[in-house]
Amino acid sequence: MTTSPVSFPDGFLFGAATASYQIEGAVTEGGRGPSIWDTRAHTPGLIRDGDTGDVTDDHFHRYADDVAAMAEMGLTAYRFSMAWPRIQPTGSGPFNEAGFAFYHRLLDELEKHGIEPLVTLYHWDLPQALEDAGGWPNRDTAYAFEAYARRTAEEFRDRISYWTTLNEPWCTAFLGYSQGSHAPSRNDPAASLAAAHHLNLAHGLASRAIKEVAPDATVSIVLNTHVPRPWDPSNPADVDASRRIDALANRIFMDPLVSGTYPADLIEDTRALTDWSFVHDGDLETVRGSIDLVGVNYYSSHVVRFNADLQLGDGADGHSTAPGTAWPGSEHVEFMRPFGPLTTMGWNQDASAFHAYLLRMHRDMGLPIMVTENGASFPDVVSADGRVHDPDRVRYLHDHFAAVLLALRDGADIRGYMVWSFMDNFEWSHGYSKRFGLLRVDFETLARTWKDSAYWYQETIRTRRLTAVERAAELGTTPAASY
Ligand code: PNW
Repeated sequence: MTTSPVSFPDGFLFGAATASYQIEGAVTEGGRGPSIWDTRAHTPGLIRDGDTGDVTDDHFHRYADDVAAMAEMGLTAYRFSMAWPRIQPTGSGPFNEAGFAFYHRLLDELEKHGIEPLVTLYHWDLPQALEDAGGWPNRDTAYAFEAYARRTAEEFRDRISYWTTLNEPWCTAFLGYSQGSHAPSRNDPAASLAAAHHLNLAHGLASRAIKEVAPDATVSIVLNTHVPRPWDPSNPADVDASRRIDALANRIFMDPLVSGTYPADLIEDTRALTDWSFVHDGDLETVRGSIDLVGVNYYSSHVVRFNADLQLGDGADGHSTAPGTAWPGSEHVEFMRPFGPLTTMGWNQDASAFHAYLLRMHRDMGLPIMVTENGASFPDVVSADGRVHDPDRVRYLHDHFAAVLLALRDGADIRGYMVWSFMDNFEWSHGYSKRFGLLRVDFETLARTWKDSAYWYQETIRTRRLTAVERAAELGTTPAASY
């Protein structure tokens, strides 16, 4: 028995995902302006090993070969982002024809191979000029984003059906403006809450603009899920800690979309930081009902508890063991050390929490779901036989695809699944030290080599059934295909 008896539904999209700054390189070519990630990457000490996205996978020049590999793998969809500073170098001035031309060339290749494009308008590369004018804590940025979205939708309305406005606004607001572990590297908890609201507003305005330009478009936002669970479910303080994290990470974005409100408990929890007067009349009406589909990025789950001794700023990494300042208003919430085996990000592997989260999204949002990112980083090496044996990643993907099958059985309307990532790339502040790809990239030569997980995925797509983990090493070629 090498495949699961249960098959994926007709039309289910099997894809992979990337993001502009993580793969494109060519940061000064074709009229691209600087983004906040160029600035962070070129600030000494902020990225591991001093890495930058200046070249990364050089996808800007190698896109045709990359799309050919996607076709070879059998992908039926590809999720990528457009770089705002490539399309509009200063974020509010003129649009750049050379930037549009690059994405037309990429779309040509995808079309040639029948691969459905899933386009994200904002995957964190804010034009630096907009940050200089105040960034996301400044309301004007939301209107700038609306104009960029409208013009880009006009350009591509005949070529793109699936539009995502924002990728993971939680990361932008809280890692970018409060914890400072992402660009623009600020430490201002109050500003991060204003940023979160302006991201919601930007999404609502952009969604409306896209629909005006392309009424048949499927518009979505991509949320990064946090699945917090209380350490001791019988202890009300731990349950309350979990509630706070759910409010700050999930409901702050879900509630405006569903009911046009912010959660009352969130407003209460953050009262010492802000009176929320940045929310103007009508803002939330713009957000309510603004998506046709919700994008879910899922990697890991968390166990949290109340700890009276913790102070805001104790931890540097809001994702793993300590609250840091990624969680304004939650200074006494402790993130417990995750249970192993862990990925090289230090994240746990918890497919059952993924299943539970998909059902929660289905219930609370009442919308179709696209899994827009899921995957894992492991220390991949090229073996003596010229293959990249990555059984841990195969196991992770297998178990998470199985969770999707279970959620489909349970009634969730899941339209597809994008593996993060198509190829190894610039993993933000971790530089090139974390490998998430189906393809291995040698960052000296930029050669791409198929990992066993890529062959496993190819077989899974071909059969539309989950391929057994043990099969992965028997598939493909020795040495592995590369280009
Ligand atoms: C997501 N956290 O990022 C992004 O959408 C990708 O660009 C990224 O490469 C991928 O996941 C893997 O990290 C996240 O600290 C980065 O909570 C950090 C966090 C969450 C998501």
